[in-house]
Amino acid sequence: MKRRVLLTTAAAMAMCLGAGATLADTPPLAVKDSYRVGFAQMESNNPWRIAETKSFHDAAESCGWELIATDAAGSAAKQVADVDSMIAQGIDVLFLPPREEKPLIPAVMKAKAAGIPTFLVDRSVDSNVAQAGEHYVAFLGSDFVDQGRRVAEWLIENFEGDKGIIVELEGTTGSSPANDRRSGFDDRIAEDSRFEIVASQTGDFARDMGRQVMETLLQAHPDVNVVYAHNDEMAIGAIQALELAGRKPGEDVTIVSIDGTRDALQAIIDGKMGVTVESSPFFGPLACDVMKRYASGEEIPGWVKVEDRIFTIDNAADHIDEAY
Ligand code: GZL
Repeated sequence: MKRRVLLTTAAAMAMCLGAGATLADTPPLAVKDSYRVGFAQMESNNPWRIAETKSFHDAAESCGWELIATDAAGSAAKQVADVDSMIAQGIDVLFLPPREEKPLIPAVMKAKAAGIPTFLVDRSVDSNVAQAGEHYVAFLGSDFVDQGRRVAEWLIENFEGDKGIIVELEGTTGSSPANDRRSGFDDRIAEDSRFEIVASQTGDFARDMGRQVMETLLQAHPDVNVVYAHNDEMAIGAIQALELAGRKPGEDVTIVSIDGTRDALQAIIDGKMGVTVESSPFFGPLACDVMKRYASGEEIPGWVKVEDRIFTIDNAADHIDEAY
């Protein structure tokens, strides 16, 4: 019995060490007055992305970074090439929002091989292939499964009809927020027999594609009375499509979403959207803080989780001035 307890303890300790990034596993970061920091943005096609990029530029000022920032214009392949270029430019540390979970694995592996510590921000990579504390230092971001679950909870608590016919607008195919927001919402909503998801299709986190997909799905499912969008941009696009078709979002169709953009908070105030769970883009200050702590030798947990608020008619007006 004693031997098994010892093994268990040793296994637990190994797991614990594995849970956080120690200098032994991921490349070290020297304590310096100034750092050459790489930020390889995936695209700038919506207010969320633009706000995140600005957050890093603002942090560069306050943290004394020499920031090398790129924009892959929606191409995972270009995002990998951008990281290659940053490695060649001798960055000290990499902040990477991987557009999709699998195609960005080579970028993570190349940075580690070059002795550059990587922090994933706002999205993660396939954990079956790359792990925090081993291939990259940590993931800085929200719990997307919980975001989806919270949207479903709000719907269960606030939907007044007998039957909820749901159309789901998914985010970028293969991205961690799309995968997890789907599983979190779908698993929770399945527990209430009033609801049925009749269609689920990607709108690539984009307003115009969200509108186009909503127009198509509305033809196929004219009885839809709930729209769950994985982000506010697609939700706003869906509202446009529904209004063009003579529907009344907020009256004969309930719109639920995630992010917390200014347009979404305004839609909530106007009674067109029911809820949006926050997914903050403001990663710059957190990146600065975590990087300094890592350089000082502090052990960083594999997931530096960002806590998200929820915005409804009760508080949207209180927060719209800080929204992006
Ligand atoms: C979430 C982020 C998502 C936002 C979208 O961290 O990856 O990407 O929810 C954005 O608005 O396009």
